[in-house]
Amino acid sequence: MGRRRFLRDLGYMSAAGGIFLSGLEFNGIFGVFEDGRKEDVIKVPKTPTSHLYPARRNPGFKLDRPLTDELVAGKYNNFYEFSTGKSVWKHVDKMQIRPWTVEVAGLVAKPRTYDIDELVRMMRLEERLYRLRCVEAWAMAVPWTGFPMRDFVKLMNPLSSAKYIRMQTFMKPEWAPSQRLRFWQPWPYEEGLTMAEATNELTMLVTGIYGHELPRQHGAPLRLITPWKYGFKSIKSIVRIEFTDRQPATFWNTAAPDEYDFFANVNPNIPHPRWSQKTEKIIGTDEERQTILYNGYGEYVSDIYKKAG
Ligand SMILES: Nc1nc2c(c(=O)[nH]1)N[C@H]1C(S)=C(S)[C@@H](COP(=O)(O)O)O[C@H]1N2
Ligand SMILES: [Mo]
Repeated sequence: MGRRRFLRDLGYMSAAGGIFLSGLEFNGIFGVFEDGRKEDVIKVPKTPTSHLYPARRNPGFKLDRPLTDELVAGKYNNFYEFSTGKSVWKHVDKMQIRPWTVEVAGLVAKPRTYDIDELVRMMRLEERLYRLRCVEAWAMAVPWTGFPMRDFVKLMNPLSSAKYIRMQTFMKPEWAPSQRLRFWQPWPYEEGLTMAEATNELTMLVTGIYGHELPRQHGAPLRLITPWKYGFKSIKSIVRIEFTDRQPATFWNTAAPDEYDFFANVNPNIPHPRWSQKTEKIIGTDEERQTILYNGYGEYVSDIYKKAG
């Protein structure tokens, strides 16, 4: 459905303090719906590191298409922990994003658990404009704020035996209904990258979007972005990062191995068993575009896959 059917306006909540939820203050960005109802589709958290936004934009990453409207991106999400539909924003209010810790484990010099704000302060935030291509054949283009995973890896000082990075989302059935109701699925969500992928220039650990911190539906407070891979690799709301010598299992590969592989590189010539991957639909406008190998990022990543083919 076109966005005009849903929203006529975009606005920020008046200043008098915003909304208090789960012990944290949020600023709402509302959509105005057909019937005139206003609803906070996007709730931007206020945290100890909010002052770091907006971060400087890295001009090196250009788009071949317009940016997706913030409200369009904020009400069309995949976050299976909360919903199998796209209106994830309606279901995330129980999620607590502070306090939040990230455990760094496995084959590193000093395994340790970091408070999210401590971790963010250790890194240099920047903004990049990237395309995102979901395996379901929809796409968007958004400004992410975060830091190169390469910088994080360097700081953590992995042992030479580390060959992969394994990442996990929270396990909190009390926030996330699917972790109770869809009990046969391999929760918590997990993903993995080879060390070459994790240290590629493009790979980002993301804490913000549209010049402010991530709202929960986009994977607050920390998620991955690998723009040359299908969106399901971009694991949300990370609580654990493990350096390992074994290829990690991944949520979708475990759930449906014939449909989702470990690498999941965007490739228009390899159809999904149930649909073509030749084209993609841009959310918000429904424009159809040709899908590009590696989502158009081949100049950065094709070397990684030369040997494997
Ligand atoms: N933990 C977790 N991470 C996830 C998902 C999920 O269901 N759970 N969905 C993935 C999929 S399929 C996509 S396309 C992107 C969507 O990111 P967005 O909602 O910010 O656009 O998140 C990915 N990360
Ligand atoms: Mo996706």
